[in-house]
This record gives sequence, structure tokens and C-alpha cells, in this order.
Amino acid sequence: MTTYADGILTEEEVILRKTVQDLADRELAPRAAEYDRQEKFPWENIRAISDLGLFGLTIDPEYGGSGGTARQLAIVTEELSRGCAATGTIYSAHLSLCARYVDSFGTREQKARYLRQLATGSRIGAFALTEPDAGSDAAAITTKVVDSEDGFLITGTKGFITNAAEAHTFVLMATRDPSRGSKGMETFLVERDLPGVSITPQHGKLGIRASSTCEVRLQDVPLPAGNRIGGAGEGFGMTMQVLDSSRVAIAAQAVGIAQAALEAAVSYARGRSTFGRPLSDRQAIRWMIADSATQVEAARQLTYRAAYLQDAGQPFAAQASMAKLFASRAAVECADRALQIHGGAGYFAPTTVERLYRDAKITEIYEGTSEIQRLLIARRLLEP
Ligand code: COS
Repeated sequence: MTTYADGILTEEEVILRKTVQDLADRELAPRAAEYDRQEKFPWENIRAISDLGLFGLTIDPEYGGSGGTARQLAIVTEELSRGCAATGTIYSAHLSLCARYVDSFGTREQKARYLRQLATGSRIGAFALTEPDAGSDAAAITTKVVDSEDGFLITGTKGFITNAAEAHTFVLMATRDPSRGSKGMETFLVERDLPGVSITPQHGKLGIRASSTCEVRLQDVPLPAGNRIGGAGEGFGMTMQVLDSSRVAIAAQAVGIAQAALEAAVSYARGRSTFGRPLSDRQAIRWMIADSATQVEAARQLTYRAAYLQDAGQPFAAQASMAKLFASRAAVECADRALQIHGGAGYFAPTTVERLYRDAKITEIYEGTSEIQRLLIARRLLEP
């Protein structure tokens, strides 16, 4: 049933999408309910993604990646998320936050040391910015870095860190001096087995339950001098740039969830009869499906547009925010309509629509809430 904008994709992109679509239908979607129920990290999915070489999709070929584009990343993230949104989250934190950071701003030595294993998926990556008292206000972090004899010592607490329970490589932000706000921020590569690192899973998420989310505590964690990415005071700008590009991937994740909801709605409407006629004959149901299909298509085009600008080396941050803002709302509304069409049958687990309804919400929250996206879009217009 899938109706994608084939006209604007290259032949290579159509093949890529078909490959990941098959993986999602064959492996990810059938396993999604059980992983969700058990809150279990989907290692089988991780291996399957690794076997296809997708963990290195956008990583520089010099370091074992495929050098793919932002649009290819959007295509893959959408399809993975259509099958299993939690897997889309894991993939995105690994590739579009952690690996992208090292790829964009790391030294040759850092890239050689970390990117190869990230590209194969033999090591999972995480991105540790958020803290209990610093979410939307990213410059308010208090995790502290001080110089040591041969490098740095880091102390503080990070919260809501995706992949932390399984990750080896953390891109982590700390501050020299919290009173300096964005100007004090620095970025580090932290390995999980360093002394002073402790990781505590945070259970009970509404959705994307197969992805792990953890608190990461650091107590005088020693880092060699070579583990800082960029210079003193450069952390905030680099982090904002990585978030700009990763928001395109989250928009794509939302498109995948919305598409899955649309497909579930169509399938149920065709198969279910009430008052002697299929649901799909009812105008009320048709309008819901038409609205969802239109939102999915518009969200996908906004996402492709942001990715296109990124790939063309043009400013794309506002378009990334628009894509995330619109696509995340589309995911929530499409999941809501799909559940409404299913009625009571969709209100119980394990049904796809019940899971999608829960999974969709996070896309309006993480990597910048919808309120932060609006703030960023308005800033571009009002404070050029
Ligand atoms: N690219 C490059 N540099 C950027 C930038 C970007 N996208 N955005 C900001 N900067 C620079 C600014 O140019 C400014 O530099 P100067 O001090 O040299 O002028 C500096 O960074 C501070 O920027 P700003 O004043 O905009 O910072 P604010 O604290 O006002 O606002 C927002 C920052 C709200 C945009 C930021 O905190 C944000 O994105 N929050 C959401 C965080 C988020 O997504 N968290 C989720 C984490 S992952 S689940």
C-alpha cells in the first residue's frame, strides 16, 4: 500500500529503501511487540542492521562507512522506524548524534579510533547532553570538567541517555564553568569502562520501550587529552549543529511511525465490517485516512527538503526544525486516528496501533521539543 514519492528519489535510493523496507517487514515489525513488552534491547535487529552495513551509512568511507547522504539517512531511518520505532531511536542516537559528531568535528586520530567500530555496529554509540536540570536549556548543564596532569577529569550526572546501557562510545558534554553558559561547554569522548562511570537504566517509558534510556553518573572520570572534541568553549556550537542535522533523522522517524499508522488504519478499515458494510465504505473513516495520508506525504516532503538542503551544503536548520515539528505532530495524529478506527480492538496490547500511539509521542519531545522547534523557526524569521 505504501505510497512514496518515488519520482524524486534516485534509483539507488529506491533500492536502498526497498532493502530496508523488506528488513522492516520481515524482521523488525514481527518482533516489535515482544521487544516492547519486555523492554528488551533488540539485539537481533541491531545484528540485522549491521549485516546490511547500515550503521556506517553516513560515516566517511575512509573510516569504514558508506559516505551516504542525509536523504539516504532519512530513508533508512523512516523504514526502520516504520517497522520498529525503538530501533529507529537506537539507530538515530548511534549514527546521527554520536557518529555524526565524531565524523564532523573529530581529529583524524579520534575518527580512526572510534568511527570504524561505530560503522560496523560492533560498538554502540550514545550522546550525553541532557541532565536532570538541563533539557531544553542545553547551556545549563553542570557536569564539570577540570584539567588533570595528562588530560581531564569529569564529574556530573546525565539523564535520559539513549543507548547508554549498551553503548561503548559516548559523546558527552561538560562545562568548565556553569556560570559561562554556552561559552563554557566542551565535548568529550568517554568510554563506558573508564573508572568512575556508572550507568543506571531508567525504566517505565511510555513508548520506544525496546530502546534503553539511562542515567549516567561520572565521578572524577579520567580522560586523556586526546579525548576532547574541538577546543575550549566550542562545545555548544558543535552540539547545536549536530542536533540540527539529527532533527532531520527524527523527522524521518516520525514519518515512519505515521506511515505505519496509516497502513494499519487502511488494513483494518478494509477488513472490518459494521452495520453490514466494511468500515472503508464509511465517509467518516475515509476522511480520517485521507487526512493521515496527506499528513504523511507532507511530512515526508518536508523531511526530504531539509535533507536536500543539508546535502547541498545550504543552510537547513530552520527546515530541519519545521520537518521535525510537522512530522512529529503528524505521527501523533496519524497514530490517534489509526487507534480510533480500530476502536476497542486497538486499545489493547499487543496491537500495532496501541504501540504506535505510545511510540509517536516521544518525537514531539526529544532532540528539541516542539516548543523549541517553534522558537528556532521564529528566531530565523524575526532575528535574522
Ligand atoms: N549552529 C551553530 N551555532 C549555534 C547554533 C547552531 N544551530 N545555535 C546556536 N549557536 C551558537 C550561537 O551563535 C551562539 O554563539 P555566540 O555566543 O558566539 O553568539 C551560541 O551558540 C549560543 O546560542 P543561543 O544564544 O542561541 O543559545 P540559547 O541558550 O539561547 O538557546 C537553544 C539555545 C534553545 C536553541 C538550545 O538550548 C537548544 O537547541 N535546546 C534544545 C536542546 C535539545 O535539543 N535537547 C535534546 C537533547 S538530545 S535528546
